[in-house]
Amino acid sequence: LLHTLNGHQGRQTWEYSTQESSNKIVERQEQARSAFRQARFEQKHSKDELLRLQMLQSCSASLKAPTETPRSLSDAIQSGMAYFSALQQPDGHWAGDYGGPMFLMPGLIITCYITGSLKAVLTSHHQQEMIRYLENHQNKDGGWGLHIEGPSTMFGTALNYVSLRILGRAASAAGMPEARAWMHARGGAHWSTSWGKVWLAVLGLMEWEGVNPLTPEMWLLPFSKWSGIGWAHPGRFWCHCRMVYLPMSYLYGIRARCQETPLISDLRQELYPMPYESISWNAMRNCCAKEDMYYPHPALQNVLWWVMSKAETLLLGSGLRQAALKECMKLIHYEDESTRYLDIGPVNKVLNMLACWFEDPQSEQFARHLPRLHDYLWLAEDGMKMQGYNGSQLWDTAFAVQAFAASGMAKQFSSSLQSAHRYIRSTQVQVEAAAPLDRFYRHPSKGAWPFSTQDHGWPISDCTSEGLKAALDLLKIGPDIAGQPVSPAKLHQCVEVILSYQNSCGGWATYEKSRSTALLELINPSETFGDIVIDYPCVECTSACMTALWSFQQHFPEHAAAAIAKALHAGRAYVERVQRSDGSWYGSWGVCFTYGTWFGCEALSAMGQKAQTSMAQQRACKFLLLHQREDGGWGESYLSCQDKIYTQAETGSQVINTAWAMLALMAADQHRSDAKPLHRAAKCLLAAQLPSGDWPQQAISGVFNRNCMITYSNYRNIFPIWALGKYRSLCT
Ligand code: LAN
Repeated sequence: LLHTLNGHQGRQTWEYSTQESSNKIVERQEQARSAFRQARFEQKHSKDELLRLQMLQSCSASLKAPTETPRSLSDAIQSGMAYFSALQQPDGHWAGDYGGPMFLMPGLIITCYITGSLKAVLTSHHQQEMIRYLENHQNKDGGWGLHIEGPSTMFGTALNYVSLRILGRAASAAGMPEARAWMHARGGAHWSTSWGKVWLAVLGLMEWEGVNPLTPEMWLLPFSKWSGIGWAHPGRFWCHCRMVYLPMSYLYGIRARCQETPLISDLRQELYPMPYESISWNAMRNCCAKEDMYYPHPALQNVLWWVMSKAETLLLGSGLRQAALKECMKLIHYEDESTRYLDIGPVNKVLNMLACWFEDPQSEQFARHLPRLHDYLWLAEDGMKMQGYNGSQLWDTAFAVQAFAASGMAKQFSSSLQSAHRYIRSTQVQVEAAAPLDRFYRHPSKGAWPFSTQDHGWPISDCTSEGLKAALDLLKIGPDIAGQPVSPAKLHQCVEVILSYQNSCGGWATYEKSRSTALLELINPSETFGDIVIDYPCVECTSACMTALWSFQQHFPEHAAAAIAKALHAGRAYVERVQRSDGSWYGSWGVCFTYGTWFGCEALSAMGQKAQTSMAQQRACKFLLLHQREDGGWGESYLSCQDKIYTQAETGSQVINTAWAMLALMAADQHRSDAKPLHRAAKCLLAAQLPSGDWPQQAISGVFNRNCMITYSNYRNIFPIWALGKYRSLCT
């Protein structure tokens, strides 16, 4: 089934190259796609020894010479688009840095170390760049955060310290004693979160008794809700949560452990302020440093883990355990096969690989994992990192198309649009995952769009919807300019999928319908992530699905009209219900209230609600205007996400927040009552544009699970282009 020559559309891998010509390409890409505020980083090596990794699908277009003169609105949009289209890849997608979290690369390095594949996977150049990345992101106090902008945590510090040691840094090298001091002052590495403890335990740097039970038998529970316990079956968890706990429970169930090496013995001394042998591990199960604590265990959990840890004496080595482990590996292999060994995300990618190796180090499955590690790596000016996904290809491309469509300059960028159109056409999921879907807890995906590539293939409600909106925009622009449209049959299929995702509350969640109650959050043991146990509906997914259905209806008023009308009606009720009393919406996947409010306003606007007549839209506008800054822009700090209170960024207005706020205001028709705030905002975006047509990379703009931030490096181009384009057509 998988032996297809699919060309791996959208695949991004980096290779070392010594050729001067390709160096230039890479340099340009690095500058263009930098995801950081430059001031924070040094390139810690000279030009000669500079690592050159070439993107296999390298950037072909050349960039225009910069101009210094201030631009008119049209010039700004045009040069923004010219710059951005020059970065488009030959297969039509936009590549970019999708780093940010600091707990991902350690998993890759540790897995490579345990399985003896460090050298096979990572050249010395890769390793050197990874070291540079880790050095660049060490905080001044000696530790590492959960993400690149966050304060130090034990989770980040213990794992990144171990990673550097595995990559060959001496315990006495610069920065290392400071990192140890940071950990020792807070009790030692065993004060890490539960996920950190799992990594330390497989490495043999902790005993498994110090890890709360990850009982694999949970997979043998009855799934049916009628059984009473079925509502807590892991098949009902949010897919990311169940896919991480699946291999973790296998590794726990077999008490997987790395062979002891001299490095491991050294690390056992380095990570703790007391002798390793003196630690009473069982007492550490619920300990977690205060720096790491975002979601403390409810008391019920600690009782549950105590009971389960007692049950281990019966389960370990039993027939039941064997059956549970067999079930886990069956599900792991299914996930690996159906994603062509990419897996749903960076955490289960490496955990599955490790589980396959422990099952059989000689297995074909393990071998097939190796080349797909490269899909997760990205090189930027701060070094090489593991990304939060195998890229954000489809997502960025779908937004870029919508931004270009709003610019009124589609004709001029026809070849870019045609190329993007090809990527969108070829990325819609055509082949269902292997049957029976229910057996593997999968929702149908045929007709959906994924977040990244067809190889990855997991469908997502809002990626499907943004994909559909982009396809419809291109259909509207017409084949002369935009190329061959997606066939009506495939658009219909897509609508089916979107409708199938809606929850009875009217809202849409991410990859699946919500399958259980929010009470399950009581057993979220991760300490550092909030709201991970079930797939919750959110305003972004709901709005994306609603506006996609609305747009579809404009093109195909006959098709599924009644079902769409019903879905929109229920969606609207959900959106109104989750609007906060201050008029805002909380954004779950972007920073933060400006993002959520943009989606809220778009959803209501599709239902014909405008500020002139709708109280909800008026309140949303009022909220946004209240937070507009002196310079006309908006700037929100990532702290908004974790604290759930609007927090002004210390670094001033941010182009991305400004663009989201403008798009929200225009969706609500604010400009019809008073366009002045929009004029001021547009000025702010024009002033921030760089001579090249790019916009500066500012603070981090993405988030997941309330507490961890993630980089979207293409947002700084897409959203200013989109907001200014729409502004030009509505307000001037
Ligand atoms: C993503 C990336 C895409 C994102 C959007 C489509 C933007 C959003 O609208 C819905 C949620 C989704 C699909 C999403 C969910 C959480 C992800 C998968 C991520 C932020 C990328 C990385 C993150 C994943 C959970 C990281 C691994 C960490 C764990 C806690 C498992």
